[in-house]
Amino acid sequence: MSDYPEPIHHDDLALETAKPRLKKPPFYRVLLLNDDYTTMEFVIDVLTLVFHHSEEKAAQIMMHVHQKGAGICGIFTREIAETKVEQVLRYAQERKHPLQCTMEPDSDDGDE
Ligand code: TYC
Repeated sequence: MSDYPEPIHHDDLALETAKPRLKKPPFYRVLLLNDDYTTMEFVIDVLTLVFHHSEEKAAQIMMHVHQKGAGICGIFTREIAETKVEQVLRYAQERKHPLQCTMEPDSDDGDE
């Protein structure tokens, strides 16, 4: 006779070992919206100061927003995206520009 108790069989339970998966953090796009009053120079300043784009890239993004109505300034994790939106809105308010900035989940971030 064995020294060990009989294993308990849970015949009605389907137990599976969890696969160890590290979930990637979700990413968010920060978007600038067009308006008729904010100056092009100010938008370029925002894109260089807050998003660290070169003058050339900033001018390109600004023109895209001006022509299409909205454009992506960058893609970040949630807290960084929230901070960037706050910085843009505060800077615009301080300079009395109606510039609007928002964020949305980046649907192509490769997360299943
Ligand atoms: N449409 C503005 C103008 O003609 C320029 C502008 C570009 C404003 C991008 C906002 O997010 C913006 N002065």
